[in-house]
Amino acid sequence: MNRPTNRFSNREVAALLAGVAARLQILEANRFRVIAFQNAAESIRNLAQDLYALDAAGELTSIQGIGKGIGDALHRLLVEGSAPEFESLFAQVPEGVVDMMQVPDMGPKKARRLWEELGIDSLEALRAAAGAGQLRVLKGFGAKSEEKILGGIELLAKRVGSAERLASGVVRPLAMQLVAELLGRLPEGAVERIEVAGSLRRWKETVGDVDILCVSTQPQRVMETFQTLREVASVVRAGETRSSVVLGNGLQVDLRVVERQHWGAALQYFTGSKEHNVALRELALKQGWSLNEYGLTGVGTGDAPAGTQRFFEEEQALYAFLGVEWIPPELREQQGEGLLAGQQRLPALVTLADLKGELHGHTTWSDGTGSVAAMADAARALGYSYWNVSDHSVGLGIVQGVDGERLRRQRLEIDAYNRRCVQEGIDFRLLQGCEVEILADGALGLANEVLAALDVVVASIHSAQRQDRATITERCLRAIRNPQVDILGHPTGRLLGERPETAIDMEQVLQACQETGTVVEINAHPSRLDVNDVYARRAVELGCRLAVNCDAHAVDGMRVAEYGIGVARRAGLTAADVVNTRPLSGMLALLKDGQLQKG
Ligand code: DGT
Ligand code: CA
Ligand code: CA
Ligand code: ZN
Repeated sequence: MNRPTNRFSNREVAALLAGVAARLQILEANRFRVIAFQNAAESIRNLAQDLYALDAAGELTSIQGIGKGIGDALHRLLVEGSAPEFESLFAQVPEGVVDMMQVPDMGPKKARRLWEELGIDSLEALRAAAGAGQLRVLKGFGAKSEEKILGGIELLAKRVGSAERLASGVVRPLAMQLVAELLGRLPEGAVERIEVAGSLRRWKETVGDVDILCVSTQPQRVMETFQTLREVASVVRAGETRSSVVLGNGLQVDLRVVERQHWGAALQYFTGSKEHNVALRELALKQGWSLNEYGLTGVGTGDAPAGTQRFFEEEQALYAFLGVEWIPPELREQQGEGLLAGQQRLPALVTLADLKGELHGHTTWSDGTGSVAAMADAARALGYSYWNVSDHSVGLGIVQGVDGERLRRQRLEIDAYNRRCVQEGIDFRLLQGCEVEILADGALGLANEVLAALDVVVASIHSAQRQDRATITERCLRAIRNPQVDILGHPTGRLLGERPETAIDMEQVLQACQETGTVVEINAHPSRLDVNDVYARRAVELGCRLAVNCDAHAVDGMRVAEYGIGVARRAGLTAADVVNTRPLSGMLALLKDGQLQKG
């Protein structure tokens, strides 16, 4: 791999560790060693702090996933520019063989065989050999696998070509932390207002860079403090009222200090989107005003004489001056133009506070880390009045799942918890459900009699996700039409930045959900956000109901509900569109209504 002679960025170190893991895999090293390097790579990729600073403080092992062994090698790498234990691995296995592992369906074993037995050591050589029908001489390879490999190489090229944006689930906590740190290091009152604008304020699922805005009477001091925050790896721009820095994980953060009188226009401008800003500027121009990030200036065509200025301390006041309703940031994308033109009514968007409970989450009965009682306590702490225990059904490989017998035993535990609530006069109900697997042919992982005994059934796909469009769509439709299924879990199966949607035809799926009263999930986990805002909007247009669920696998897993609400708001959803904004009885009545439609 290419290494700069001076300093490694966190990303370069992460790539190097991932390269070590891949080579260990190809050389069939101990599985746990491979996993250790994979984990170390992942945590350094997401690390905001500067590695060199941590190393200087002797704190490399404070990074999650970095133990003494990897920490020592890393230290040598940072100090000497190379580490012998990594060097020898890199010398043994060529980069091109590691690249070959990235081809879908390939894996370390096949890559090793192609390399050892046919001498293929790059993607280019692999493409040529597959195209010339030369792979089929190997046992287990045929014309079909050659075709698959060629398709896989094409897919890979597309993926590598797409520009890198980080998931908001990674960026948002980081941005909040920077703001808190900045405020903590400045004297009380130095910052009057501060807000994160840009795509984060619009709750976009991925983020290019972070835009922070503040009002302060000491801009110089704010700038200096910002540039020296712990997470800052380099300062790209250091102006009097504007700085841009790059964090250890490669994320750029802009900070601007504005005057209080300009706050409204500045917040509006830097919240975007660009399209929304263009539309708002056109609206202003029609009224004789030119709009920029400071405010309005008369152009002399309307009532206002040329050069007249109007400033706004609040964003609301700017919109009001232009005669339109204030538009929530989540709706400031293209569709906002219709809102600005007054053609559409502004919906009363659903809020986090509207959620009364959740219908999808896991416990130690499958792959969760919290007990039934611990998860219920966490749900109650959020003010929820119900939570659906929905562990995976059996048959999902390494995940321990539930079957009829285990569900009967789990029910005793759930009943006991509910009895305690009744005795103590607590308004909370644990429901018993499950996340049943939609098998490859659309049958469910548990028998209908078993499902019938449950309160709320979520059905999802975690296996055979590479089926073609017709197969996977038909498979899903069969599950949706099963009267036992109440909710379709994470319908497209995508993992942000990792795995695209399955080939599923969402239009057909959403229509079937509408016809059968099956609830469409907005899975709030920031790496899923599935369905996304576009499908959620379409679902409501078609008359579907949705549920916002965290799919929590730990007691702190319910904290991500706000991301699901972000998706819902971007889709224009009101509380009425989301089933788990209703109290228990109303929510259950809606689900049963669905069952009647299917029956
Ligand atoms: P990102 O960073 O790619 O996730 O998306 P944004 O929306 O945060 O975009 P960014 O950071 O380039 O700019 C922040 C906001 O500033 C953007 O949403 C609207 C405003 N803005 C930036 N450049 C322009 C421009 O050329 N024209 C207009 N009208 N607005 C702009
Ligand atoms: Ca931005
Ligand atoms: Ca920006
Ligand atoms: Zn789940």
